[in-house]
Amino acid sequence: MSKKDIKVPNIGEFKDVEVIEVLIKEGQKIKKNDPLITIESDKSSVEIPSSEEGTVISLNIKIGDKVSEGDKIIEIESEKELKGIEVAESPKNQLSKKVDKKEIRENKETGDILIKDASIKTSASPKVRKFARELGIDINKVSGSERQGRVTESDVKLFVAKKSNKTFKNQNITDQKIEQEYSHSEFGEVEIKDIPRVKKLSSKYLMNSWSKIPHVTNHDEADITELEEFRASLTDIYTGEKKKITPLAFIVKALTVSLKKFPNFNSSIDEIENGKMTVKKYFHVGIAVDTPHGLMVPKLRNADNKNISLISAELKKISQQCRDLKIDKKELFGGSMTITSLGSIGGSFFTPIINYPEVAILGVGKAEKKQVFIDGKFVTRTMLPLSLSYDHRIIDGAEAARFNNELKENLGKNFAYKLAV
Ligand code: CAO
Repeated sequence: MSKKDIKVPNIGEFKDVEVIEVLIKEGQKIKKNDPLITIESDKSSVEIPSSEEGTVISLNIKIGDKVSEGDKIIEIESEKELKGIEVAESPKNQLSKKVDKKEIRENKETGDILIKDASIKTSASPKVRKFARELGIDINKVSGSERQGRVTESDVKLFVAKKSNKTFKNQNITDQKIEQEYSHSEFGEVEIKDIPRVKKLSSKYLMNSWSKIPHVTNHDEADITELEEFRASLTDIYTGEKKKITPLAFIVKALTVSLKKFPNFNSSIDEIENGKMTVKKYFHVGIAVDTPHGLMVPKLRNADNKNISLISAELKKISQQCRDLKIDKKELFGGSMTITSLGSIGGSFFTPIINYPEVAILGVGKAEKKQVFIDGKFVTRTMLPLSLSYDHRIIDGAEAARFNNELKENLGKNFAYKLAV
């Protein structure tokens, strides 16, 4: 048994470089070529391997220390008898024993120290090493795609992507920005335009909803044949002219009736860990309005207490205020549940994103006449596509299906709001 010092070898012109990783601890058994520390200069970083095998008795270096050639890294106790080799070798001797001088040189182009020795494995810039460290990735496990196996940031990302496909352990990975490796203009003419302010503002809310809420969407169809006949029959009592009330006003009313039976849909959760949810006693229905500036969601307040004509008038008013950017910001907050209707544009089913902190949203498609099998025969009915997205933490699929049944009932031939026009 003998004690030995392992020192920083000759690493080219690099002096006073920072220790960024200590890869061993006291009491640890190490083999020859096991990595001991990683040092980093402005331009590059390398691992220093052990030139001996033994047990680490003491560490003489910590993260943040500045080291140069000849500085002691560790003291080890070696089990092997030393034959003619000094206990504390001069760095040069140690180096010549470890790596041929020709094999250590600085690459002027990349700034890397190139070391052919297999034990000093990974070549990467300090930025890439730092990036890998922040992701908790052992850079030695990443295969480098560049010359000499140099690891790039893209290599680390690819490694992470492969790893996260297997395990979804590291949630932070989804927050990492993926650097685009090409420019669109490489493939043809492009134009750079400003993203409208409303779209920029709403993007953080959409991202928040999309990433925080476990969404499920139930699709269903409501038979609104009688509702449409009723709607077509509406005339103004003073002028005798046909009233222009869209299906949406009826849907708002039907929704408030349904919400009263299913209060979970009129709730919000701040932190699920708190174990508390806020159940709202008011019925402020959010309406997604398509404007030239982007999507806005004003609230139609106390819709349960308003008749269909008033709801229709308010729908027109608040959607126009949004298009003119004259809506009070406060009117965009404090909703019960949102309706997003593409009925006037087209399409049937879709997957609406819940307007956080609400827990459900109703997507409405374009009503169409269809052949429906009722009481043993096909009949023509007007069917309205419904896409109900809900927060699965609060609402179960069965409850959502029941909610849709209730909504269909309230939009169907026995519709409760007939007297409420
Ligand atoms: N099925 C069939 N026809 C429908 C319909 C439906 N579900 N909904 C509306 N229509 C008809 C209306 O009856 C009206 O017909 P007439 O011109 O013959 O009277 C026509 O479509 C236009 O309706 P509208 O759009 O003026 O009014 P609305 O009350 O249906 O909608 C509003 C108001 C503000 C919701 C709507 O203008 C809008 O902005 N829609 C887009 C919302 C959106 O973009 N959602 C997607 C969000 S996710 O990105």
